[in-house]
Amino acid sequence: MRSFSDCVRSGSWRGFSGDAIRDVVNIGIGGSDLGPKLAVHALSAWQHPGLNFHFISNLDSANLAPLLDKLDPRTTLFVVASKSFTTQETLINAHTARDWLCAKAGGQSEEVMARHFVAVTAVPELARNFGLPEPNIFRIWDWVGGRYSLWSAVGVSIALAVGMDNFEALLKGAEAMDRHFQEAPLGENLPVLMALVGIWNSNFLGAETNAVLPYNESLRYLPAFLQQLEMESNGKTVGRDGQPLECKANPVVWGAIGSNGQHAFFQLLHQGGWLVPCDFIAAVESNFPLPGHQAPLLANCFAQAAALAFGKTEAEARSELEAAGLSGEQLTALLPHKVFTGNQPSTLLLLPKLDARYLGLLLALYEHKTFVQGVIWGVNSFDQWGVEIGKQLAGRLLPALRGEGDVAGLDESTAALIKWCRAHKAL
Ligand code: G6Q
Repeated sequence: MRSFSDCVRSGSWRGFSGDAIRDVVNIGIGGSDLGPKLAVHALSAWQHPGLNFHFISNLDSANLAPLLDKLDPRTTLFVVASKSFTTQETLINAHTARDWLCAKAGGQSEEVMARHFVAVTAVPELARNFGLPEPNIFRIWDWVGGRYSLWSAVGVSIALAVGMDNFEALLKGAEAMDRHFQEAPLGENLPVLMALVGIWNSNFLGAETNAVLPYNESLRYLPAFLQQLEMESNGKTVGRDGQPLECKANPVVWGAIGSNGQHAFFQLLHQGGWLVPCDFIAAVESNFPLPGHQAPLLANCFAQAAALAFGKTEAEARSELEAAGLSGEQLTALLPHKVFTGNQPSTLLLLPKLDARYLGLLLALYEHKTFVQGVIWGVNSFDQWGVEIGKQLAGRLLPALRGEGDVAGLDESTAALIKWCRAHKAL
């Protein structure tokens, strides 16, 4: 990874026309997309100034087509990240990218493939069948689950973006959290404390969701990453022993950038009557400082956490309204709308800054929290049968949708959808 990423970043890795690489396209989905995408964006302050990064995961051609229109094939490098190298979305996107590139390069040849494609996989023979020479195939171990794989060669896009030294700093940060998790007494052990707080909120206080609210633009993909990490790992009702769990496991994880959420869904957090524990995440230093931005950003973050915790009593609301000159019927009518019950639990993670090391600490913290919760709930955090089912189901419908099979045996609703599509357009 080091020699490859150094070559691309220094410009000595050349495309078929002899030009240096300017665009890197990571093609992958789920665990082969969310981690690298989160980290590349989180560390964009360290990104190579001459390289642009793109992440293609969606099978919808609206993801890849507009990008191909903009890219120059002579200076584009594709990273096909797929542990299994059988994932439909990734393979269809990879084949389309390969056809596009080879058409522009005057045909597919080993040399063109070698200069413009690399793969990350646990099944190298499938990457070789795709047309890649051995040195372009990075291996991952088959025991690494996709959602835990950004630390492996699946992170090659991260190394390309921010350099191998930064990638190693990310690993070092994670290692420091691993050690803390392994060695710190339980009462001071951050992953353990976060896991217990989460279990308290869900299983004892009855919270059904958990909001992730980064007050940091660079962490805009963190909610999606944690959704997968926690919900795919622990979103289960059957324990490791095959028996039904005695209580609900993982809550629904959702979230968005805190500043933006404040002007949208925070209304429900403050007054919607649901118990929604929140994770606030902020860094003291900005990676892109502009005068006058950081202090109000942090003030908003802290103020929201405090407001959710302590709310506003009727007496406080009344005296505010009186101070604003309201009285009588007007005040009585408005008063109930100005009361905030508070008592919404939240956790605030405050980082000195968001560099590679701290990102590693942060992500490993959540990984270990997820693991601890999985142990307490008694689930296997490392399988994902609910994700696998989607892969099988679509395969059954495809021939019918293409008109190569009939709809016999399908449920009525699905059969009707397929007939409607076939009547409207040949697929
Ligand atoms: C991760 C999941 C899933 C997986 C994708 C992509 O934990 O199992 O999100 O990462 O389905 O799989 P491949 O890497 O095999 O293409």
